[in-house]
Amino acid sequence: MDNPGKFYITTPIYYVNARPHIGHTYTTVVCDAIARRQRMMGVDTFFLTGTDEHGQKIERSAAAAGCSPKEFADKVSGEFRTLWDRMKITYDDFIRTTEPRHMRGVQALFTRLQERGYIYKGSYSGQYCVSDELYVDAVGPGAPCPECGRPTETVHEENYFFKLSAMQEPLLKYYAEHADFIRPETRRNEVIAFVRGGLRDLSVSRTSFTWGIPVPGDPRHVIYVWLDALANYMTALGYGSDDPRDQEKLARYWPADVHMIGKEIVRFHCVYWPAFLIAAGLPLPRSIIAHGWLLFEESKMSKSRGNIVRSETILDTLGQDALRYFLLREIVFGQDGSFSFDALVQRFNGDLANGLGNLSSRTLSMITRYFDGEVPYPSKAASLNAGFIDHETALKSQAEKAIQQFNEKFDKFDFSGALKDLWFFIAAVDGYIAETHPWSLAEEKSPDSRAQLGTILYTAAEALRIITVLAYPMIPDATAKIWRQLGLGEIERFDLPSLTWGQLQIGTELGKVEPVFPRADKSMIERMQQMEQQRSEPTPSPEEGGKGGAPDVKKTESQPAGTGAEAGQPATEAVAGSQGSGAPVIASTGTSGTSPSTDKIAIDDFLKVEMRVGEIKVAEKVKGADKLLRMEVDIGSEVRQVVAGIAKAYDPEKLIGRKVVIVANLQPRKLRGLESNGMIVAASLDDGLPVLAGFLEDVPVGAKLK
Ligand code: ME8
Repeated sequence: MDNPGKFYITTPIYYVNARPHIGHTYTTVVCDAIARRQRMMGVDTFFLTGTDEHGQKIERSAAAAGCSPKEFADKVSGEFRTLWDRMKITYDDFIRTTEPRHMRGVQALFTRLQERGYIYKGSYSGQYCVSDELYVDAVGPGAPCPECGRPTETVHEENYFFKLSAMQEPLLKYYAEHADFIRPETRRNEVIAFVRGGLRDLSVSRTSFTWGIPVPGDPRHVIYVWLDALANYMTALGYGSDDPRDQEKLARYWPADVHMIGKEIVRFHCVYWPAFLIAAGLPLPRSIIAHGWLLFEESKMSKSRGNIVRSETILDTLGQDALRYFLLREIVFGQDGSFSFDALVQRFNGDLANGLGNLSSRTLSMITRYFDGEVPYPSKAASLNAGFIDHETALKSQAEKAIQQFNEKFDKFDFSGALKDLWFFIAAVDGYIAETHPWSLAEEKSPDSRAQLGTILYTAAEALRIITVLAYPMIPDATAKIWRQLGLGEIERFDLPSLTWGQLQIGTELGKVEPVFPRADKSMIERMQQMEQQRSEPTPSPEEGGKGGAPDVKKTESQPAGTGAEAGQPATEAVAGSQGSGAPVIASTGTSGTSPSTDKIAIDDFLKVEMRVGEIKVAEKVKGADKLLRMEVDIGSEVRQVVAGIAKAYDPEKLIGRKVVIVANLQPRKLRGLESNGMIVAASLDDGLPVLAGFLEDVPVGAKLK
């Protein structure tokens, strides 16, 4: 280490185009647990998180919400911060890329790269994925992004380019000399293979929109959002500032020890970021650690799929430790893992309420009842007499082993394994109490039995103390409560390296004993599911007191891409019947001959029609039916087979990845022997081919239209 005794850890800075969900919470909780533990180890720790606020994606989301990008970013960034505060995330700084300190730093980095000859002016013509803010080597308008499968957009622009091609050899050399730079190994191998395959220069500015940091001296250009975003890790420490305090901070903490990220942004962090730093002559981070994805309903939890779960639902019901414990225990770090409300409640009841909670309340209540709330004296003689000595010796050595194993696993980021071992130890302490049955000794009232009782309760309390302090970085709230109930004060100040068996002082006065994890009953699952459903419903504006899923920045009336709908009014014509083929299509142009006044329907009638945003995953021609296509459409909650008469208008290959509107609650029907489960909405022109309804802005799969 260049700066021994310091530790600098970062989360990605999260995009503000959508509210936080438990995927974001996962990375942040992992970093928080690591940071808390480092502080307990006596290490000077700096933990950074923040929000990524520039770029075309945010500009479009703001436009869709009817407000300025800054207003939009203020709102969503505030929500991230509020959530982290509720989750008791101990970040030391929260950087926003719209802050002057960051913008100044990014411009300084850009200038430095320019001065060192790594940036030149050229022009870019090719595909761009707005959702990933990624230049894509793909051909043709609408070609799918290799990362997310969404259609790419064609960009023809004058750009500044970064000489990424010149970085191939320096990067490969760096990876070879720093085996721990990219972890886990699978990601490292992928990155090396990618770089070996050759690197093309990277466009690092855009001119077709303005929501970004201007290129110094050429403000028609804004700096590419990933160059802007990655620099946060240094600008937050003061890169680009002349203030000596900032310079000192930068010198103290940079390079970062850990950049924690999800696996989908490995290329940006492991190729672009080190390339920028090498070119700028700046030190590289020590490690980039990529974890797996949190899945929900079998696919990656993400806003664009619409399959998200919000942390607030769990905070409002089971509390932050329940969520933290679940994420760290249930997901094997580095791999993908699934979230479900059932599994959450099962873990909560099994491990927290019945496990740690029960051990804590039974041990501390007995000390309160039988010893007036003072930690009793452990008598070796008494346990010899009672024949418990073997149990106690065994428990002590199990405790020592638990400390060692926990430390080893935690340090290897094996949080799940560390907790699993620790909970084995909880089970061993429970077993010890069950075998020595202190409650019957309490009834005997002889001096011997009292000494034996004291010994058992001391032993159980000491084991509880060790479990509590080890689990603290992962479940800080409950453990801090248990610590106070143990009469030990502030847990975060505990000196972790000194932890050994036998430190609990005899005569310590316990605090008020209260349950830390009240059991959750079955109805909790339903309650959380209902809360999620309410949260994901379209949001009334803040003026209307709404509290829903989409960022409620301003009242917006997003107009469904339909036929002549007025703002906020549903496009009622968009669900007309079928065409000659009998295939479920499509909209009419409004010339259906119905009288406008007599055939108006009530809103309730319209609300019976459930329209959702779907994404076409598979599309193919139906044999023997030249008008029909068979498609598989992801509508968020499931993938549906839909057969539609659009084959004359659309090549199946071009439809993959396209977002469409699906009428989701139609009864299934059979077409050419294939079940069609839903209807695709399109305009049906009197003398032309059908035209699929779509969206100009990015919309999440599964979103409801109304
Ligand atoms: O990529 N499972 O921001 P972002 C696990 N702004 N982790 C998840 C997750 C899931 N389902 N969903 C999100 C960006 N995450 C850029 C980063 S950094 C210089 C710029 C977590 O809002 C995970 O850490 O899309 C992932 O990498 C990150 O959120 C992506 O957040």
